[in-house]
Amino acid sequence: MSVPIEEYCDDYRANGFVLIRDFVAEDEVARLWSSCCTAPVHRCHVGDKQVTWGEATLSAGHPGHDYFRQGHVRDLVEGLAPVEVAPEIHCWISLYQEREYIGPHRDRSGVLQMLVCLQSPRNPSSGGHLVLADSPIFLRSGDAVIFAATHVEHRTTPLRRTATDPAPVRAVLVGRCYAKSPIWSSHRPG
Ligand SMILES: O=C(O)CCC(=O)C(=O)O
Ligand SMILES: [Fe+2]
Repeated sequence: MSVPIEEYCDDYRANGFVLIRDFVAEDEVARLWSSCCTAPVHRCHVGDKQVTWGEATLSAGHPGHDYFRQGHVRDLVEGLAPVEVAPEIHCWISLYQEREYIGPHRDRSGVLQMLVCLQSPRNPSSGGHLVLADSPIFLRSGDAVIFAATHVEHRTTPLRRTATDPAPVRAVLVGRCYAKSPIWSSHRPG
């Protein structure tokens, strides 16, 4: 699969993010989700404990992690990154159930972050929007976003149960890239 990187570069420079609908084919999403949904998830709680979501780190060798090592994915990330990126990535899945969300934040490290939606509520009325720089984006499975997560403030909206979607679930696969630098070997993801 070839990726028209030039088409995304202007967007990325102007807004700090790129949204690519249907970046990942349905069968690949299914393969990734079946490997990620069994990862041991820990629940994160912030502040008053109302803000919760689940996270699981995926190490090298896990299909979710190795997704980001594929040539066309690397080409895209390397094409958009403002600096040369290290081969190592930090990878995790974020999982949200009813009422769960992540509050406004900027990530602490990394040059850019790629996010692939693996599961989404049936429709936007169930919440689960990714709000990037005040733009709410409803991702469906297969959609990808690449953004400067340390610069662009982002959050998600809480998942809501609806009559047509009584148990909404949202799952995103995240790969974080770092700048290539001589101190890489002593750097730890934050
Ligand atoms: O769930 C999302 O779309 C965003 C996740 C996120 O911002 C994070 O894990 O740092
Ligand atoms: Fe984040």
